Amino acid sequence: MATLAKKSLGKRNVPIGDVEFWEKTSFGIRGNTKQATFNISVYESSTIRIQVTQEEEFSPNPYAVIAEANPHAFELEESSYCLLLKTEKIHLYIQLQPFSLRFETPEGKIINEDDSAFAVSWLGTEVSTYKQVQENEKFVGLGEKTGNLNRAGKAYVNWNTDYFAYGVGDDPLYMSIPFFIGLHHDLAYGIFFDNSHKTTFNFGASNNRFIYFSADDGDLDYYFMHDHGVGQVIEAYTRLTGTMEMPPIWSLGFQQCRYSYYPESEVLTLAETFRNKNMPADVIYLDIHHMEKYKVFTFDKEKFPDPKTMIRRLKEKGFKVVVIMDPGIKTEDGYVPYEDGKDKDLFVTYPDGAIYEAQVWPGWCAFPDFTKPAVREWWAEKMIFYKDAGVDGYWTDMNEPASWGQFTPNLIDFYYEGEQTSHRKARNVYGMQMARSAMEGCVQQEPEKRPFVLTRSGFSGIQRYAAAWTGDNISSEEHMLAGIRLVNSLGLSGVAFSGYDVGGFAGESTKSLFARWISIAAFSPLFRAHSMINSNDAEPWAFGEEVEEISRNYMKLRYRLLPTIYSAFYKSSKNGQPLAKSLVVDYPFDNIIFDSAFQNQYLFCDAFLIAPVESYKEITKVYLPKGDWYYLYNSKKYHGNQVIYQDCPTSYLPVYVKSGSVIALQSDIQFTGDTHDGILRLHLFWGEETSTYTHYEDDGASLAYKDGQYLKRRINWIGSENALIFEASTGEFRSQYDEIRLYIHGKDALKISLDGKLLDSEKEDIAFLGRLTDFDPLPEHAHPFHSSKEICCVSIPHSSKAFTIQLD
Ligand code: NBV
Repeated sequence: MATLAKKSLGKRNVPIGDVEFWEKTSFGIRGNTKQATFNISVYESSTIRIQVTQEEEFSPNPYAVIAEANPHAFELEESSYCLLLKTEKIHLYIQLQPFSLRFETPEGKIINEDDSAFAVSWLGTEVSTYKQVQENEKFVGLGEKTGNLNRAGKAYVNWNTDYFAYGVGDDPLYMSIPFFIGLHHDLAYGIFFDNSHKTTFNFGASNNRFIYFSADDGDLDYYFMHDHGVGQVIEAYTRLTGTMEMPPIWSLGFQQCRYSYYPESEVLTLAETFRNKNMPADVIYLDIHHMEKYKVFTFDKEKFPDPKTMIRRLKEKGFKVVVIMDPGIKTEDGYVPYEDGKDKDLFVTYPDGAIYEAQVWPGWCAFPDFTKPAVREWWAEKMIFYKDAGVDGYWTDMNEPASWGQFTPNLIDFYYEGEQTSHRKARNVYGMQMARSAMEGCVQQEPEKRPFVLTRSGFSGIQRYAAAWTGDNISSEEHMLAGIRLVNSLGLSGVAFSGYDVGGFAGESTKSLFARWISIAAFSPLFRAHSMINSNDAEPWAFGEEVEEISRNYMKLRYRLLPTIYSAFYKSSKNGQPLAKSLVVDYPFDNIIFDSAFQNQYLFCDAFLIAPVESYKEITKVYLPKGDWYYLYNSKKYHGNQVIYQDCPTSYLPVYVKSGSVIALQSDIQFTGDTHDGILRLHLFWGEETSTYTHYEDDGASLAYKDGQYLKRRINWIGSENALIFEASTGEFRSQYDEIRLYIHGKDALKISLDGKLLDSEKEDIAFLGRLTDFDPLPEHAHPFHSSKEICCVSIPHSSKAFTIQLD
């Protein structure tokens, strides 16, 4: 290979120019121009990696990607001016003079192509690739980014930032996921730019010539993905960067947080109140006041004199405790973590070796270098402190890392798995590596239990280690809706398990806002309420009786829906697709879904269509995509492909069920470990389409499911044959349910038979929500009450064998 020209530290943009040499490798091709070296490698038929560097070697990016290139998975054709690298799904044309790329489908449709003049360029240390914009091209994803679902016309920066009370259009926030999906001409593709420096994605802001993405330094190192749909592109991305592991089932329950609950009597009263009020909940958080002088790995002896006993008593009531962990270690002589860190060289330092200090809650702090394996191990060992107290989960906050002044000097040094690099490359992965340490700590401390970590900061691949929440939002209607878009965007970017602070962290929620927020969040992967220090009480009972009843209704519905939600988590843990799924996944080329009135709508667990709406609205427009849809609360059927007007009092969030879906419910419980009545209630919403609901169960807590202790059963609805086919269940876990009760919505007068034998059917009125108390005795003020009348149902004895239910 020819020797490289010096790094072009030019003052003007310099494209890498003509290819001077190239050769075939087992993964693709590599070669060089005067300016740069490139390497193109095939990972799978839907994923090709493009690397271009001006250094002698490609820069290592050890954190996001866990997949490896696949040898010999391509064919190469060559002509004098162009190479064609072919996989089953992508044809990549590599123009040689000058270097420029064009991705096509095997049928010859252009998916994506470089701007032929600038293609891959350097401007000083900044590398960019410029791409042509295709007609009507839309861009979605990019993780935790505010703004519209369609990101066209805007630019975004990735630089993990602690941003208290951010505005709904502000950028950047806490987490960086340099992955987006492009859409045009019925084609979907994904680009993941694996570079942890500050990166910019410009989707046509301030220019009409191209879109581009660039990094302050490092290589151009991106993965191009193309498959037949948006869901498949997300799957390809999560094959690269991983999917979440099955979380403990308690983390799917309601989680109550506050900055901060203390002393321990208040925590115990809180738990008691949930139970007395019959409001199901699983988790209580301990925010920073649980610590002595905000020092991690301590409990404040006055506020929490006996944490072990307190946590045991909470457990007796069915609660789990999650504690906050901040990265900053107080630089206090005699404080063991600080002494340890100094002795063992665990902290981030200046280039001259002095420990870098900045101020956070505890005062001046040193920062563990989580990009060093020894530090992650040390942190994991330290977590024995919490494990001994009985803590079940961890909340990694301030891990951007945040500090007063919010401006970390770039010169500080990080280990970065041995590369030794500066803050410029390390910042965006720091939070992820802290979350990783916390997750590894859980595993090390209690290897038989599933870990739970909730993180604020992260980078691509964070889903392997933690769930995420959207940081310090504000109690406002627009923030409520913005949070939904953030969660939907995280879902498009591989982070399926995420949520927002219900009620808003900063500011004061109103009654109606809280009611609406908690009802939407009941259909969010992470269901957590939180609020700021010195604000009014913000528990679900703090806003008066009516809001308490609405909250209870939706909290109870969440718990009844757990069989569906848990099964959806299982599916997402396998395929990486979102649980809260923006309509763009299933209806990417239906332009209406990008309309500002509808862009917040999403599917939850595939079957539910959620139409979030401000709390002050009494009526709203809802877009129902193609297919038929049932209003959840009374089974009224609507045809899709139309906008409908829907009443939306705060007691009824607009939720629809897709026709042909099967959803599974259980009886009311108070917490996920509580006992239900043993009946699995399956609701079929009649439709002509074919669908599959994969029911999944396991013990919800241990890793035994990995050794076969699970139960999995596909239940297929074949609409054209009126048949519900239960495949035999697989796995060794014994179902928690000994009876199935099947409800059929949308069809009357049915003869129902099981493998040819007629079953006794009954009629039942179904209400997914309870009736609200009419506090005002005047009849005209009565709350609406929706129920589905006379729903046909049958009981089916439990059997793990295959059987068919015929409905005629
Ligand atoms: O630990 C206090 C808070 C926490 O409650 C919040 O959720 C985090 O996002 N934390 C930020 C620190 C400062 C908040 C002003």
